[in-house]
Amino acid sequence: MRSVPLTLLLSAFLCATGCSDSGGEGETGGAGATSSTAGTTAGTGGAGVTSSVASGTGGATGVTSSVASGTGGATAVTSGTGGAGGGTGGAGGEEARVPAASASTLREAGEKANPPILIGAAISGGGLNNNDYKRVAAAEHNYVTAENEMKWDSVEPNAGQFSWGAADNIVNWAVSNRMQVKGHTLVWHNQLPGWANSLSGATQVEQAMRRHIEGVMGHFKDRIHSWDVVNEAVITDSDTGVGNPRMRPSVFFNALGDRFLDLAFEIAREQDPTAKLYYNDYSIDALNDKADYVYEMVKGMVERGVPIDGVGFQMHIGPPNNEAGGADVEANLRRFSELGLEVLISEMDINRCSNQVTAEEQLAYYHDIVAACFQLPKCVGITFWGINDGRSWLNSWSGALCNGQSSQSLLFNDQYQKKETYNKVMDALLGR
Ligand code: 9MR
Repeated sequence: MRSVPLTLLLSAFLCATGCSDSGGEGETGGAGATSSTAGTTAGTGGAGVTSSVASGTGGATGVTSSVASGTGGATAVTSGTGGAGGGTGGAGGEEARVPAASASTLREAGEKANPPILIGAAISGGGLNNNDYKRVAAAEHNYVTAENEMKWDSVEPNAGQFSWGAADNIVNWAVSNRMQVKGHTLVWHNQLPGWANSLSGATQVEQAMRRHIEGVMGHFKDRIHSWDVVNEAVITDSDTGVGNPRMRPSVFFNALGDRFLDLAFEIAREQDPTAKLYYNDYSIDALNDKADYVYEMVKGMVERGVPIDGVGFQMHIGPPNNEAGGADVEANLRRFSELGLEVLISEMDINRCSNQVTAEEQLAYYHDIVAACFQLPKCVGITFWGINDGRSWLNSWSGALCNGQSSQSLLFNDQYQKKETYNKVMDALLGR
């Protein structure tokens, strides 16, 4: 059981209400931080103590387990023993999130962390017909993304005619279980009805996009925490995020050019002044060409004053998407957060199909990636793309290369029992 000094709790609280998110500057030999669990540290000098971590630019980097990186300036938190840290550079970086001392569900671990972190799942209408599914989903999560039911083809199948039944079913279930909801997704090239896909010309496309965003956001307004405003607007030669990053051809890009992004966020902000507005994409989890391109893209948006609140890193790990180690994810999330943005893991699963990712690799990825997000206070949520292996989208999608096998990609097995992957996620959420 950890004891947490009052001063540290206080500083974590202050951080949650608005501390600097940039790295430290200045001092020599800042305090280091390392975990009492298998800590490795970077830097020399400086006294180190304690568990979960922080960093910034400048001095030491403290680490929990195998998730390291960051370049310098450390701030450390909480209890534990041991570990050297320090180095040149200095204190002044952000505080690390303080984990709960214990928790019996992921949801509880997220709610008791300081600052709290949302624990999410993609929920399907079909899943809500199963009592085990509902029980696990509500016990373990407090953040819901509809897997398909809020997409354009579902809510606006005919031009200007909205259809809310399937989406309302999920949103109302989430609200009645005290869960937050992320609307997914307003502007996306995929799962568009035929009529929308065949629009052309700037005026037609802008009008349709505006009507869609206004209609959907207006309907859900008081029940929604956040929106994926634009999804997957960037493409590379490989689905792993490598090679020739560029804007993806789509009905939106083809008619409006890349200004469709700014426009979508501006319309969304007019509709809801307080909902969190996110850009969301896959294979931007590792430090790769696509992540670099998206970084420059959203940096430009921030500089132009576009109302974007954050970036969702889908975190579909394994074939055919990218594989990203904890250190890379930590560095990547951190650079986006240093733009002043929230970051979140928005669709996590790890595809083991045909043993292309081994069981050991999968466990390490689950632990280290969740830990990388958890240690960063501006990482506000972790959503898993489904509840149990049997229902994963990866099993039935040919591009997932499963050859008819289960993807074994999630935290619960077909009988809704916790897998070892669940334990690794829990460890990471408890700072172990
Ligand atoms: O999980 C979704 C699956 O049921 C759909 O068939 C598929 C169609 O595009 O979309 C899946 O969800 C995607 C999400 O909306 C956006 N990021 C990638 C997800 C997995 O493909």
